[in-house]
Amino acid sequence: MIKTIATTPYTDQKMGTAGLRRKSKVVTQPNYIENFMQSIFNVIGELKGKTFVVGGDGRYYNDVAIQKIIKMAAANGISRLIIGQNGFISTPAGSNIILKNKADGGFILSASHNPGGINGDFGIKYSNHTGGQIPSSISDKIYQETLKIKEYKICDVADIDLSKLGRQEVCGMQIDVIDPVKDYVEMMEGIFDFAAIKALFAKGFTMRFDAMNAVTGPYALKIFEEILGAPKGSVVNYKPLPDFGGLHPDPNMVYAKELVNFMFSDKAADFGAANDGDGDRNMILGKKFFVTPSDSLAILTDHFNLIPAYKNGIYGVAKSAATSTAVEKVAKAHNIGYYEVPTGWKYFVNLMDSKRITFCGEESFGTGSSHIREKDGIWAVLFWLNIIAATGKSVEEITTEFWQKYGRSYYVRFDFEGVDTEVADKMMADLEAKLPSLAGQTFEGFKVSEAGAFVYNDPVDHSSTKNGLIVRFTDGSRIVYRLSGTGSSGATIRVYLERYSKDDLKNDPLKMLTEIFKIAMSISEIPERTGKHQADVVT
Ligand code: VG1
Ligand code: CO
Repeated sequence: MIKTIATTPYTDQKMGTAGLRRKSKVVTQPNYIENFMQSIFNVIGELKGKTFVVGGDGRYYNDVAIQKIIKMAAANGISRLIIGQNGFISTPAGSNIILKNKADGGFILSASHNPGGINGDFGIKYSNHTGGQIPSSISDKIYQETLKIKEYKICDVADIDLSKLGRQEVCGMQIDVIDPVKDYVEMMEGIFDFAAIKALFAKGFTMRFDAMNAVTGPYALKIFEEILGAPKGSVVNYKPLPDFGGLHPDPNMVYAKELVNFMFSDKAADFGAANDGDGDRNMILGKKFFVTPSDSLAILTDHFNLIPAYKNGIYGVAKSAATSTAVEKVAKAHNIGYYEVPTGWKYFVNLMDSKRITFCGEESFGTGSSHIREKDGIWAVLFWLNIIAATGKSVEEITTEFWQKYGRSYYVRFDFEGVDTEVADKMMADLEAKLPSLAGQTFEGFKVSEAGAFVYNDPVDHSSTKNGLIVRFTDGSRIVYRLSGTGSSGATIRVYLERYSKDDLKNDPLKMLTEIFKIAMSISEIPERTGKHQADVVT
């Protein structure tokens, strides 16, 4: 039943910040998924005896791609697949399933926060035995393989029924269809004080969790409503849909509009949160109050001792370079390790495995800990609920007190989307060449202390990665420039701005960053080069 099929390479199967991400119309081309998967299998080499986890966020083409992956895995000699019921597994749950079962890796079919559907995006995240996504050294090898692929192996059988839990066999390979929610819930119960959070809801505390018609719906219903007793209806948009019901499942102030409008209305709940398509991102809101992800990471870190799993101490904390420096001040105060890495969760994996850090986060609505090797949306929500339950304080009070203690890092990200790739590359190259000469110069009253490329040297595997450009000012303000690595067409230029204030705590971030924004635009010449005078998305 095993067939070898001839194929020809696609030239665009290079993975980005988090796996392969392309337009649905691209991945549905003949043999597109087959080429990519066979290239991975070829690079892994020996597959006999190996176990992989497979699931996805339920977006368009998940069902088709998963059948291809199963049949190809069997034909390539993989011994066992662990698959989420009906093909569903969130990214954080997938990481846990890999670690718990000591699997050799896994495939999460998702383009994360990108829209889904026939006109949206599709993607595949590939993790190894660490439970985290593979390092660039391996994805480079896979890319080289995709350029010379000539054939793939597939088992010629009928589609496999993934609706029933339990064991079955396909072409000599064992398949275990599992409940994707159960292990995850157990893990969360082992980390947080569920009794305290339950008591909080019993006292009348209200929340709204927006699953954005994506993968976290079933997880959130189970945890927040069923187990913790949040009022019925607290979890909205909980049914995963192939096109996310038209929503753009990116939990931020722009795309989680429904939730933001509700939380800024007079009917607001005490607490609001949203997750992205594959459940690894989170947005945290209080009553008429928004917590920036950079502050959220810093606040969670500052309160580690309130959480049962962390109360005996944490190793350290890491953030991506683009994330604000708020958490650096917390790390200093608690005298714990502190690391700054390139954008992308894979750079945290070595730091967690070597016990250098316990917590990590990114400005892009990602927070997590070493309980797994991916960021974890529901974990962050539970962490906040646990802090609220333990302190009796509101989201706004917790955040304001944090600013009073450490000062406030005003932070905003500006995305310039759909830029011509050549224009964007040239802008970055020219800017990189120019930056060193800016040191010592003053713009709009802000003096540059140093400027240049961000280079990360991994303390564990000693690999070196260059990602983005940073301009630092003497007062602690920063500008970071990067090109996105998760888009499916054209280039997105991301500009991250930060300004620190010790005592001006209740100001408007955009106002505080007016001068820094001007400087960021003038030194990069983004308006002149792209024709865009305003960012497309401001978060
Ligand atoms: C974006 C974010 C980055 C995040 C990545 C994956 O990457 O900026 O912080 O790790 O998405 O997120 P980029 O290269 O477009 O800036 V997700 O939720 O896959 O998984
Ligand atoms: Co995601």
